Amino acid sequence: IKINSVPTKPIEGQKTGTSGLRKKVKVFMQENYLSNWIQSLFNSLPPEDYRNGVLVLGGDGRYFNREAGQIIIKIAAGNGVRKILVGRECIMSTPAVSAVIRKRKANGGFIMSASHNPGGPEYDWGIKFNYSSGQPAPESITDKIYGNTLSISEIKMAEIPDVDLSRLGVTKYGNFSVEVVDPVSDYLELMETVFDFELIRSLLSRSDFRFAFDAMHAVTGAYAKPIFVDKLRASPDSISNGVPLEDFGHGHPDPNLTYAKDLVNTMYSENGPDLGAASDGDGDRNMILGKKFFVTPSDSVAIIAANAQEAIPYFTSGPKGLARSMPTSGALDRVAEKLSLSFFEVPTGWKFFGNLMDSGKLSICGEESFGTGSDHIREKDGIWAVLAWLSIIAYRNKDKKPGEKLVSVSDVVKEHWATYGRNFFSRYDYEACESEVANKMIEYLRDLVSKSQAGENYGNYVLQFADDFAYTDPVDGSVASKQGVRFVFTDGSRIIFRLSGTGSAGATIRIYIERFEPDASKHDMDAQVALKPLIDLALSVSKLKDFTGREKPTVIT
Ligand code: VG1
Ligand code: CO
Repeated sequence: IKINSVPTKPIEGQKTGTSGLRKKVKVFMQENYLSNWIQSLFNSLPPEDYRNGVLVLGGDGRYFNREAGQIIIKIAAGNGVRKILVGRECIMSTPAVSAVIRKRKANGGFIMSASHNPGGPEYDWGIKFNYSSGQPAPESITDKIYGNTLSISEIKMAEIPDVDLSRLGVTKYGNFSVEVVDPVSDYLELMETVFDFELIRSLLSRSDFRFAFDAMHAVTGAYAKPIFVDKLRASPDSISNGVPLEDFGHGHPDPNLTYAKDLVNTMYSENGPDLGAASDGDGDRNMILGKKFFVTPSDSVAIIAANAQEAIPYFTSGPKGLARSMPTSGALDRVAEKLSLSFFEVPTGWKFFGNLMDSGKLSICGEESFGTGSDHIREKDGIWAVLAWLSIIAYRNKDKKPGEKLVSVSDVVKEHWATYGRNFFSRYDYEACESEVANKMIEYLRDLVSKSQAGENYGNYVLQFADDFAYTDPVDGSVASKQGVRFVFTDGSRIIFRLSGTGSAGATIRIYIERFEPDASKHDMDAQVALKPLIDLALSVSKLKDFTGREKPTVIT
């Protein structure tokens, strides 16, 4: 095939955040913007990691993915990649891309997604690169890519026609080929090895159990029917918004109490379903609800870990170790302690779990941001989390006769609290703040931290320590610093501040608030009530209202 050298110039601002490069789609549609980043990526990898190799390409179905997919294919061919596996119509969820990379022993893969950020001509686009174990590229690589975007002068583009991505099969262009694959089959096959599908089927086919899944018109729309309905016999009407759309049906594909309002209303209605779930744009997040009951993600991962061995075949010999991101509540820590498992606290972002998994130290992990997963792949996995919850509920009810009262989602959570205590947790997001103001506030907090001393009083709380979280990877020794300012008090309560690294414009301030309550008689309290004094403290310590002028957060989870 003919390879053209296309001259180009560096474009500012192509630094990746928590999870890939995210910008307004209009920014990505500028001439050479995407091409520069993709070529810079190839310039950053050792040639043996892609030349003559196999790459995977998937995406969440958002606006611009089809055009972008063709560009990526041509640059991959131009750089000597031998084969690229593409999900039909460029659709493949983040966890499925991770699974396909692993199964097909590919060298890596691209995911075209801005995850939970809205899509469409006025909204966001994004690109992530994952490595051969299926895990998001580490900072050592993404820093190199950024460096190369500042000096790039040439893009290597293969002269091949646009590929028809609507039909399965292989198209060859000289030594290069494109294989269009079904986005679901490899992933589904993996799920069948992790879970007992017969057990889940026994629950979903009961007449006294109702399931609701909201795909939010995002990528899990392509997975929900084949998995939940066709394989597991959930009723077809249990799936809502099950068709992926380029603008997610004008929605914000973020499975939380604010943006998945329709599902929340269904679950809180009279005679609502027994288990409800939703996933985000690219299928790596999950929200779990019971009847009139919200499972906070920090509790969800702890409960999955506590029940995995008995309810999920993949964990029959017990999980190897557990881990959570720093702002995630300490509920998981208590499970690790009780089960005598090794435990890790990493910075925000899934890329920090990969090394621990590759070295056999970690099986189950999660983030407070609706991310839960295990070492079956190297990404968080929304459908996996839903199947895990269905397994737990199915296992607990497997001997229940028709008419007998079933163990519910809220029963499982309350039992867990009774055993381990409850970690009340909430996150306040202040979206679309001015970057300068947000940075000033964080600088102010860092200054407070440097002057703080153990034993100081903060309202009714006594400071144990304050710091800006830093992490040294126990496997490769790499250090990530400035990962969030935290104030930890002597009773275990914490307030944490950090700025989002996934936005496309402006800044989002996140405040994480947590308090542990051992007394079961107080577990039914509403989290917002239980955390009120700490929330007030967080607002006054940070002077957030003075800095930002904001009276209220945009999203509370
Ligand atoms: C957010 C979450 C983080 C998550 C990341 C990617 O990052 O807080 O826990 O790993 O999104 O998730 P930030 O920097 O905005 O806080 V996804 O579903 O967008 O790949
Ligand atoms: Co996502």
